Amino acid sequence: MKYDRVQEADPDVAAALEAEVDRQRDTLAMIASENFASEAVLEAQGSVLTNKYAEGYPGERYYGGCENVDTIESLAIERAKELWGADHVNVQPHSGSQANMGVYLAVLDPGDKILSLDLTHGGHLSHGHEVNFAGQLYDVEHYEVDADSGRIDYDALREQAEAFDPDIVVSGYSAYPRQVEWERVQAAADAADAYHLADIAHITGLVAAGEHPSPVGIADFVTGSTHKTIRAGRGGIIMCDEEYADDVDTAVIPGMQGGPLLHNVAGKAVGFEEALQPEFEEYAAQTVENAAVLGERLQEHGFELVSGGTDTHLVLVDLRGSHPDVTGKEAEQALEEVGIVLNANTVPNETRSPFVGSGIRAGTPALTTRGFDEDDLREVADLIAEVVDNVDDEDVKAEAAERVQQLCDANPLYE
Ligand code: DSN
Repeated sequence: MKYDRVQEADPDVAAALEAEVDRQRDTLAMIASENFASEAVLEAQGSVLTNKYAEGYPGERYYGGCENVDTIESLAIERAKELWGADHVNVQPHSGSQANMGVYLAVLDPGDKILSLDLTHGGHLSHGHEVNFAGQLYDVEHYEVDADSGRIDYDALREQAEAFDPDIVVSGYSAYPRQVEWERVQAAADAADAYHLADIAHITGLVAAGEHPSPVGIADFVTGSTHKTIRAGRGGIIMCDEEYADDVDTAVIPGMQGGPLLHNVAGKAVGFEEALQPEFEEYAAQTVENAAVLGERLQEHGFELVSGGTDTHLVLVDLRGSHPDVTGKEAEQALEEVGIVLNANTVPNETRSPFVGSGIRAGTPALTTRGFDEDDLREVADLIAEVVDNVDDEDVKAEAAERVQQLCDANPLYE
């Protein structure tokens, strides 16, 4: 992958782009929210659509010359409807956070109440953390996972909803390794006569492929990112019943965004078409199987997993039991030194600062895209264990780095 024209115009940026291609090729991308878009998606995202303004929606734009972008946005919408079975889809949110913002703006007034999972228990900033716009504009209370099981306690959630009386209950998470029981969250929302927003950012691809139950048809609103497990162009998406369609569309434009990022919408359309092919179901199933194998092997090495395992694309390791003196950040840094890139994470009942964390989160979507199978994930788990057991041992890390390079070479990327 060469950037010849960038090289001519701007050698500094070209050098960094080429270094990034090498970094992605020669390291193990295990950040659970990352994936590798196809070259077709990359081409669409890097297209002339970056030049076009098209405020509005297909057939109803504020600018002329929109016939081609109308085609592309309509294709993205129709393909999304087919993938997730939603009545109405808005593909314009610039990100998953913007998708959530669009829903809040559609149905909440400032000061209204949000009930959502605490960030340190697996929630997301845009679900109402105090440093985020949602925490500043709305009255937010958080629920937590059960201290012993590491899972959502749906009965406790319902009781909390009855007591807090929220206007919206938010489900769907960023660091929750278990399947979500959408009907039980809906029961909590119903108990408070509240809306239910299911944020499937991490699991869009798993839901589309039937590897995780779908909240579409249960929750009032379903939001997501389009570049994580679904592997399409970067951005966000909002899905809802027809009754909320106008409110959602008006919230996105003119409510909070101007011109849509049509190059990204094209990347979404292309990625959705790829996800509609039968191979995508195999990919999603392999992603989940790979995460299961990763988790089991880490447990064999003595690591403790939050909730005791995984049903999804990620594992959340609580280092406090097995490695009480190694922080999440220290583990992250030692692993990055050998080419295993994942993130330190808070764990339920966290005792360290969020910048340090007592856990690590590891996902399999990107490795699975480049062809890793169960045997590979067993070896990756062995490497993680060796490095975290020996964070200061340079010989161990040098040997691990060689094995990482061999795994990368055996599973080439962007050839
Ligand atoms: N940054 C994403 C994640 O890693 O989960 C969520 O926005």
